[in-house]
Amino acid sequence: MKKVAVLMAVLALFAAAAFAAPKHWVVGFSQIGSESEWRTANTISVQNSFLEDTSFTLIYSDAQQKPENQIKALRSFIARKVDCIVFTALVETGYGPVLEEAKRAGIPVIMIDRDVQASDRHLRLTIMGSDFVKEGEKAGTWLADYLKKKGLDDGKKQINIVELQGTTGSAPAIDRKTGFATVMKTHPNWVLTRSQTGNFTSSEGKQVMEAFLKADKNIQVLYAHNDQMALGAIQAIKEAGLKPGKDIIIVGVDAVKGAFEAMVAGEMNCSVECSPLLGPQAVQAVRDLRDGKKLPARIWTIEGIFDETNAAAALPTRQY
Ligand code: GZL
Repeated sequence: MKKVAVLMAVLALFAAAAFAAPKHWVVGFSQIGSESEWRTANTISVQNSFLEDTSFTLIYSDAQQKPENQIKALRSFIARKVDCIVFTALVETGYGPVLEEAKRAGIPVIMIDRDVQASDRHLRLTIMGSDFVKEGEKAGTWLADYLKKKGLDDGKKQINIVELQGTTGSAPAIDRKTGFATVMKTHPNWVLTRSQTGNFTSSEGKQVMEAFLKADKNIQVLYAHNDQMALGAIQAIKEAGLKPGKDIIIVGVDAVKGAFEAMVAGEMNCSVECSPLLGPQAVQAVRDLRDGKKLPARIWTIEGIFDETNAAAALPTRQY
């Protein structure tokens, strides 16, 4: 009889442990700013995902596009002894020392979206987000197919391409340039006549495109590292008396709502998807970490590509 009572008590303890509420964790989230529709959607996705799980408290910091603010935020999370840090790196370099401090403090760091430079990646647990090199390759491959389909590229006539780069030194700017350049190498008649940063914003994208057009109107293609800059450039192209999407073929990245509206209006030709909706993956990674699970070194997001053939159908269901 006694043995049964002991067994029942042990089983009850196990059952209680199995259903015990998870330990409450405080998570520091260092975001880079609010430079684009993409970034805003990314912030909302991460905040909502952690808000929906009451076993977390999220401390949010907006670096307003300044690396020094991000480093300050990470240091404040360390001082507050948070249980975990989630952050996206404005630029690839400069975070080694503060990541060392987090490691010494025993605080795990999970990266979302933009990674740090390769020599610092041993200081963070994982990175989740898009393959930016692949996004650049997808943009180039789409352009090659489109030019061929429209009979605009005989392989001989020079095709002048201008490029609006993202924030200098950021992973997406470096990698999207690399990916597109890989495809350019297979088209000797494609010439990159101008390339400059528009810092991922529509205002700077417009300003730089205005300068490009003042210097040379013989532009056949604009490749913009994000849709925000492409949308700014579309204004500049119109103000120069040209038809965006027709006189100048426009390829962007992100697939934000504004790009879909431009594609439906015939003013933009393609956008390579880069999903900002990383919240669910981020909160699950932190849960797994809290449960003692090993995280994969890389958590990829799966993305598509949109153009005039599928933009109208997709627009009503877009979440950002
Ligand atoms: C890419 C992300 C980039 C977006 C831009 O994952 O870091 O930053 O492409 C945003 O729109 O500014």
